[in-house]
Amino acid sequence: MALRSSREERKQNLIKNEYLDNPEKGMELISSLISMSKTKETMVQLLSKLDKIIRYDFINICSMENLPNEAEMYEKLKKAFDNVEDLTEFNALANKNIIAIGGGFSAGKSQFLNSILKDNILPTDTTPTTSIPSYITYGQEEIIYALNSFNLKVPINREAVKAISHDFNKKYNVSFSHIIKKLVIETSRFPYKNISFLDTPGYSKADALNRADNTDEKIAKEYLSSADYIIWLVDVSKGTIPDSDIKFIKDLKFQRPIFVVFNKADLKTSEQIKNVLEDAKRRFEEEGIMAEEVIAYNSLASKDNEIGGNKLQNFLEKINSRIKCTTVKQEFDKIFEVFEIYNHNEMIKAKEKLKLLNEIAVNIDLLEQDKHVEFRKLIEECQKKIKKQKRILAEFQSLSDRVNEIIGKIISNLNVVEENKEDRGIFGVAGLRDEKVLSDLKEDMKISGKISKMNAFGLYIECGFGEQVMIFIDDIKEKYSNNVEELFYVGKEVDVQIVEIDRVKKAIKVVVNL
Ligand SMILES: Nc1nc2c(ncn2[C@@H]2O[C@H](COP(=O)(O)OP(=O)(O)OP(=O)(O)O)[C@@H](O)[C@H]2O)c(=O)[nH]1
Ligand SMILES: [Mg+2]
Repeated sequence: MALRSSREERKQNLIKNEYLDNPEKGMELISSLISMSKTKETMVQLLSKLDKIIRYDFINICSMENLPNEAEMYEKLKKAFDNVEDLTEFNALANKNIIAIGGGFSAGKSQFLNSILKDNILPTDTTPTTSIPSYITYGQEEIIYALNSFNLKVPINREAVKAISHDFNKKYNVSFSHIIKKLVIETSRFPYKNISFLDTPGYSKADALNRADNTDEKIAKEYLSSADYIIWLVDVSKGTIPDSDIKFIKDLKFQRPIFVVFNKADLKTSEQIKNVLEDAKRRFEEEGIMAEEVIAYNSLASKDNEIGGNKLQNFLEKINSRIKCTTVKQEFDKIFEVFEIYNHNEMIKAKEKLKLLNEIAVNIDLLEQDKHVEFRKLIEECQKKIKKQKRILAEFQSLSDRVNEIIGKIISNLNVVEENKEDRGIFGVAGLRDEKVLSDLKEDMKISGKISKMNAFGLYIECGFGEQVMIFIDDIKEKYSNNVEELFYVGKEVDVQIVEIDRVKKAIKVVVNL
């Protein structure tokens, strides 16, 4: 027995094993085995965990107390979840400023993009052509895929991009806007690393083939309004900007100025173009539409496409100079904060009430004997309410911690840059003449606000208590030196928390979180 085992040992020793012979290799194996024990969660697992938290845990907490706008909040959470899912699906679009190209059909939107890319990748035609929103962005190598209605990414090639147009619909009588949600084209020819263009279907086409709920107009509106910037194309050969364009743009209620391009400038004389541009600028002013620039352009020219200027290139370079941070984490934070604010304020109210009752309790003997029990009941109810609010807040805290952890993992797995909320608080002040309003406010109270006005002195936030909170321009510039216009615009919702109440000066100091 002993003889056999020593023979086997000798035989074993003769077999070379790199992990045994080379200590470095051996250590590598050990460390890889150790790291294997901590299995990395896949994106699918993380998304499914997040989905469960929203569907079950969130609903459970809601059932503890009737919270205001519960249903609306649930919808917002689902939308925030969709955005996370989109981020994982379309990693190439993360941290990109989306510039959507809008306009009537055949204005030359696709040709315009081809002229910027110097590549005829998008299909163009005199008949309605683009039927699916198409993102074009930078990629190390050319990758094109279509996202179908089952949320599957289907790889396709250039020929297929050309085929999936309205013509294809006509030929096979299949409406692709029902089967394919969007196209993504990653190409190394794309000149701007921090931008993604979005080609949209012309809004003005009669949709014989599309169902009423999915018209080109609806698709165009949805995609244009969720973009970061809009370039609006008008066919200059048809004269000035059509009334229908004006109406469509106004309906979009877009927050930023739009960049307007009068395309097909080769079809008009320079005098005619000058008149059209002047007329359009006047119209925009009359209609209250903010236009970044209004230019003339020839999409068919091989160079010097913009007539007499470089405004388009400057605009694109300005946008390209900064990356767009993702905000998925913040979207969740914002939703949870509404709940937190409500419960936090309920707790403050209950605590104040308890304090008052305890003060009265010192003189309980002044009350008639039969009212003592009732009074104690009031105190007990108040204590119970505080306990309940504490429990709800703790549950919320745990839920939002878990959500943050999952999203943190997703963000780091994807290697995307997320906006850092901590860096964003800024102080503001408001004078409050109304005694009643002043007495209702408590320190630490959280309120939702909306930017209502901006001028040379600063910006103003409407918080629902009459006077507006003001943030001084110098403070803004000091903190957000180069991206003020990115972060602040009229209509933007912000969180406001009261830091200090000066009841003598009748003023409050707040911290505003963007
Ligand atoms: N002369 C001239 N023709 C142009 C110019 N730009 C586009 N076109 C032509 O106009 C037609 C429509 O162009 P598209 O790029 O398909 O227009 P679109 O706005 O994308 O149209 P839809 O996708 O159908 O909404 C095509 O025949 C283009 O060749 C231009 O600057 N000058
Ligand atoms: Mg097109």
